[in-house]
Amino acid sequence: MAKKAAIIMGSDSDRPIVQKAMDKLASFGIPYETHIFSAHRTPVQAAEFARSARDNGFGVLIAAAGKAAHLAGALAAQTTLPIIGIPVKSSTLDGLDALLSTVQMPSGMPVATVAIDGAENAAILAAQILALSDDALADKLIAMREDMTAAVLKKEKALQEELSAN
Ligand code: RP5
Repeated sequence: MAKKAAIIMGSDSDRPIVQKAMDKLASFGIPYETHIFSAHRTPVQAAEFARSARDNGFGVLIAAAGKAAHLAGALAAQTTLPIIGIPVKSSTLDGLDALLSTVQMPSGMPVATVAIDGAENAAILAAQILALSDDALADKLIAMREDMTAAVLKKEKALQEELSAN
């Protein structure tokens, strides 16, 4: 059976960013769950989810949090499943606080950190991890790359046509 992805957010205020990851996972047809668990406010629930995630059929966890963003690291401490961290931009330090809190993990405890608010890339990376054991999903990733290339080449063509007309 296909492995699931989970997206955990530290607060419902992270939802607008998380929605982009949800939409991207859905576009690949990846089964996923979304939860609100905080490293600080609900540490027991966050730990329990991560500890049982492998047995519950998950293959990768995405953690989105802002400010002192310890969620991805707290989940990583409880499982050997790959963890992808999304540092969420907060109003005060523009997400640099969350970026450093998420990316600067101690050795032995990695978190694959995407850009500030990089929810779409988090979902694509999750898809790439799950595609290691799912050829149909790997084909969808290749198709996505081909679409991307075609879109850029179309813009390049339009640009050259515009410039040569002047
Ligand atoms: C973090 O603190 C959450 O991930 C959120 O990004 C930030 C602010 O949380 P709220 O005060 O909006 O609940 O834990």
